Amino acid sequence: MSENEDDIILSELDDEELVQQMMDDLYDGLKEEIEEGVNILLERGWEPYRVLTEPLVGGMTIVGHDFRDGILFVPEVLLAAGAMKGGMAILKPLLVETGAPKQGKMVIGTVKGDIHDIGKNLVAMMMEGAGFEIVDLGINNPVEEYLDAIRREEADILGMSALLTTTMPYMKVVIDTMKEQGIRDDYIVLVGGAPLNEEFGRAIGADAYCRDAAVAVETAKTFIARKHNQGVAS
Ligand code: B1M
Repeated sequence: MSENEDDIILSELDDEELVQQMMDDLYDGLKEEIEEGVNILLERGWEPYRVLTEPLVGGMTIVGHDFRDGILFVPEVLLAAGAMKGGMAILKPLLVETGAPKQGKMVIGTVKGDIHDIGKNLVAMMMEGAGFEIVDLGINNPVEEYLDAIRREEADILGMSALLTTTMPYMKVVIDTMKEQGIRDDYIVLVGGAPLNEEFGRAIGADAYCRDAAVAVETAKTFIARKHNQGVAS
């Protein structure tokens, strides 16, 4: 690394300054700096989930605002997304290895026409950490992909993600097709993504809308427990 007076030594910053610097680095798409910052916070005893939410998700929220306002463009946002993924890759094993008891199986994917996957990956990661087995279908999934996977995998839960107002209606296509095939009630259907809300979740016939990854975990656990109780009762 070149030595000049402007170089910032991340390890010399206090926690608050470091989080602020990491948000700036995420904005600038600096993957190595983000990875270094994540490691420093972990060494300082931060919980992995806090590292994920404060500098990373917090930083991405700022990126989102400037993307919306035409200050940032796709290439810059892609770099920011790459930096975010670098940080997430370090956190993943820590979030996943909790030794939580097995809960159930979820098939998850981003809907057709939509290539946003950071939030979906985060949900998958947190669910895995909470003891769910995850089958990740990736991005741009047509209805057939979802339905093949839930049958093949004998999943308990179908999770769908959409980040665009133009792609979120596709979730209804999937749920309606499940109804047509008479399999809707065989699965717990959870949906999420920034433009959705509870009302939308209800309107399309999902079991629940999940605001974030932590809510997805709690909601999934509640529905799985209910399913098991029903199984015992019947
Ligand atoms: Co896009 N993009 N983007 N983008 N992008 C948004 C979504 C946008 C809101 C930006 C903006 O204008 N402010 C806007 C949508 C506007 C709208 O629809 N009204 C937008 C647009 C317009 C576009 C393009 C059309 C831009 C263009 O090409 N002109 C294009 C579309 C491409 C396509 O999909 N066909 C596009 C492209 C891209 C990139 C490729 C550059 C990149 C994606 C990279 C990637 O994902 N690998 C990108 C990014 C990064 C964003 C923003 C900035 C950040 C999204 C993100 O990762 N957030 C985003 C702005 C924003 O959302 N603030 C934006 C962080 C993530 C942790 O949060 O995804 O919300 P989120 O996930 C949360 C919850 O929503 C929830 O839990 C997660 C974790 O807490 N959740 C679930 C999500 N999925 C769930 C599933 C569940 C449960 C919970 O299942 C059970």
